Amino acid sequence: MRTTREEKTLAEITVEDLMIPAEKVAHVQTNNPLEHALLVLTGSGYFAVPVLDNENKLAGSISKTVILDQILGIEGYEIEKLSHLQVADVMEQDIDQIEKDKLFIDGLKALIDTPFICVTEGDGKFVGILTRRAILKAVQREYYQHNFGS
Ligand code: 4BW
Repeated sequence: MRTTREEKTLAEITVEDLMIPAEKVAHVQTNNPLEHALLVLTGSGYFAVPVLDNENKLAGSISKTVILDQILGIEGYEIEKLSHLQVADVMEQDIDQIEKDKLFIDGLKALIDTPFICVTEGDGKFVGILTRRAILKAVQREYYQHNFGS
């Protein structure tokens, strides 16, 4: 039986095999001020990151675009809003998620229209993210194994 990610075929690989684990994912909390979220997004270089609640359950996601949109007033950017508003006030709540034991093909389908999807287990505990990069790398590996046997 093939057990390591390297040994498994695409049909056997699970979302858990490919995900970035929670401890390596840049994220923010629902009660963080927008200022903190903007710092995390700018510092990490990512366009969007997951939002967790105080029990580490997935609550949504937040992007640079949403933050900039929220602080744009009639006469320009209202920077003071960054400390008045919280992440929960502006985050996107209606986001897709995938269970960690789903198969590679489920992850691939989920990432056709979005750059990453949050991975959960049990009653919604956040355990990581699956990115397009991870899916593409797995496809690349299988391509070379199939065509060149390495
Ligand atoms: O800081 C970066 N390091 C590396 N190695 N690649 C990066 C970095 N920033 C962007 N990239 C590349 C990746 O290929 O640009 C792509 C688009 O980034 P994004 O969406 O628009 O910020 C990246 O593609 P990806 O690895 O398939 O990641 C897809 C999306 O997943 C990213 C970001 O929103 C999220 N993401 C990825 N790794 C993350 C993360 N969010 C939080 N923490 C992480 N560790």
